[in-house]
Amino acid sequence: MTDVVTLEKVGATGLIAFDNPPVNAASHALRQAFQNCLETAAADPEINVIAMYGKGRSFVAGADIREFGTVPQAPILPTIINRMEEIATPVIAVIHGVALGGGLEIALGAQARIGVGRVRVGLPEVLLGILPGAGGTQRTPRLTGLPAAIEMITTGRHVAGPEAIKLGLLDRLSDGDPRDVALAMAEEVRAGTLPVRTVGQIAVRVDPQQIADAKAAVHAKAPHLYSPLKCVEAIAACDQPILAGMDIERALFRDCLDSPQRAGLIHAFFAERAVAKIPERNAIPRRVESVGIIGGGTMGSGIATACLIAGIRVRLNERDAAALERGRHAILSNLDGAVKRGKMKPEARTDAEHRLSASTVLADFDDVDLVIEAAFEDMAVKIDLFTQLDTICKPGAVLATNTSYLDIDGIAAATKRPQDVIGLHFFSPAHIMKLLEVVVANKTAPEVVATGFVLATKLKKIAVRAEVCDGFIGNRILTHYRKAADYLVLDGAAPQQIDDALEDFGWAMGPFRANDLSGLDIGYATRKRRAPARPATERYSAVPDRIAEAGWLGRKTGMGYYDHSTKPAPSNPGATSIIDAVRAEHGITPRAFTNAEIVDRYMTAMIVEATKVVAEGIAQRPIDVDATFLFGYGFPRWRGGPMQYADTIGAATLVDRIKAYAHDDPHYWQVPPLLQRMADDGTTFADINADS
Ligand code: HSC
Repeated sequence: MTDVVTLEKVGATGLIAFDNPPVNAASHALRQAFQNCLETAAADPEINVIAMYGKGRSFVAGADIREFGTVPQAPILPTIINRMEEIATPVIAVIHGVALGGGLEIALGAQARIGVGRVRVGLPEVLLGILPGAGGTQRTPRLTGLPAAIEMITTGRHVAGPEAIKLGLLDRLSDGDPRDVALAMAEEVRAGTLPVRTVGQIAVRVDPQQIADAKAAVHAKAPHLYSPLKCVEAIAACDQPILAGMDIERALFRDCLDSPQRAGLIHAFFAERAVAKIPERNAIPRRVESVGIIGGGTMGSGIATACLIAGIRVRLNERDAAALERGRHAILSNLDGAVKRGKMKPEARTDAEHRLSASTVLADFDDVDLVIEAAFEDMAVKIDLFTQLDTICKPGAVLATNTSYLDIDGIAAATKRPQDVIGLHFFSPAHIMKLLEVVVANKTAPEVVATGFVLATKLKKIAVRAEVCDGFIGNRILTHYRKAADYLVLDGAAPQQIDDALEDFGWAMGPFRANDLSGLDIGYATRKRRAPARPATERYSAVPDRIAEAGWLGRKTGMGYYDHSTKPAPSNPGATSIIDAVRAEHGITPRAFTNAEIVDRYMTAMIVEATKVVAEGIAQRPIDVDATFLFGYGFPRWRGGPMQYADTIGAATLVDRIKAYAHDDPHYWQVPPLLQRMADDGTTFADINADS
């Protein structure tokens, strides 16, 4: 094993190199070795400049996130950084790649900072539910002033080199090999052409009004979040002597470290990366330079937009010229929207338009690398299209369907090449939503799965591997827990109370507001399709059907559960009358639910179905379910996902809850065997993640 930090003496320069792949995280081993190297260099009379740099792709990406939640082992970063400021020998930091969190804090302890190439710096701790705990909240404002420091630290955004120069975080930008730059800059320090100064000694003024305004602003932006406020409180201490300010910073850092939000947000960080660990990850993906998309509706045009933004050639297919033109128009206006939102440069938009072609002739898909079928959700339509694609597409083309719930094994069986068939389930609006479910059918070849994952990366999406069942991971679980909301209405809660309770819990939108947004006709059609298979023992609320049948389809018709003619939208009195009538038909005397009861029932229902999805292998691991809901369904990131949330409740409590609810409805509330086993063994979903 190589040393994670090395000291190399070149003339009068002590070169300290971080070498802890993949991102030089400041683990305990790195901190220990760093401290040793620093002390050795400081004690060496022949060394008159110490220059730090990173080997591999970056300087230092921050503290080792995996260590949070365990007792911090000395030496801790603040101790080393403060010591760096004390020693007589000037220390400089040469930063390439990224210096994030503790990485930037190390650099701020140096007396000059030089960025190399396309460097980015930032303090993203807030995104992990913590705050910069190694001096970042104290030294950053000393260089940038209060407003810029507040903005940077409370958003956690990465700052590119030129802006970092303007803000005063970097002193120079340079190019070349970081070690060579380090040697050259050390020479400049000796020559006096690169000035050095100790950041901790710079005085900064704190305007209490700015602090009060910043607290109000972060609260208004994210009322649920704990650490942004703590960031501002820590920054407010920066007018104190550096060590006193850092004591306050450390106390606030510890508060954040102990918060469940920290655990949730760090789980979300790892969930985003864990989903890429699929059995097919060593398969060689197929090349995808051109994509054929069948269907120019909302979904097809969104997928086409995502592909065009990613630089892929797109051929759009629709049944007739008018539909084709509508699809083209939708794509172009999506691209205009991307330019307006700053996601795309105007020149790139022109290039994207040139990469788009359109045709009503499916035979024109003979040369595309991958087809995504986003046609009507009807098995006969899909079978017909895939039978045609089988004869049209070139050998090796990937044939994907965007179906949300249909049987992909059945679709694949319509072709003579089921190994090339896969589900690529996008979420609407497809050019914006991060999630892509990659649905692996019985015979899908490993390289086709790998191709789906590579495509997702190109499209800047998070791919989650799912297997075939009605609704795959996300929609299958949604179908189940959505019923819990309908039962709550049937038994006495108002849709508005349910939405408010779940939004207070942290969901981006409650289920009824979400339905009004997406259109009540969608669920109506799905329920009709499923009606023949509905067990006689299942309770059924006709409320959603009646509202749709009244022509209230949500925002698109101006009325749904809510009346959208004014803002904020009040309840639709017509929907309330329907609810009263349906309750009366069931002989139900409505009862009151507290918001906590609503959240418990809704979330327990979700966990029940998610447990089954894990047990059946539809999702590889609980963490894949978490990623699905974080990136596709507006689940609050700071709760880490439904399975992480389930662990905070515990399997035994969940089982007790389900059994209690089952008194009223034994069909709906059944304990999944896996959850029962976990309750018996005292195990968690985190244990399952760790074992798989
Ligand atoms: C921090 O620094 C706190 C400080 O204020 C110190 C406080 C001390 C106070 C003490 C007081 C008592 N740790 O993303 P990728 C892994 S908080 C561990 O796929 P990319 C990652 O999981 C930290 N592991 O690559 C993955 O592993 P896998 C603040 C880390 O090129 C692999 O590295 N810093 C890690 O797309 C590759 O990562 C941050 O929040 C870390 N810090 O992006 C930065 N960082 O292969 C977080 C990464 O097993 N990191 N890994 O899946 C990032 O934003 C991105 O990883 C990069 C690279 C932009 C660095």
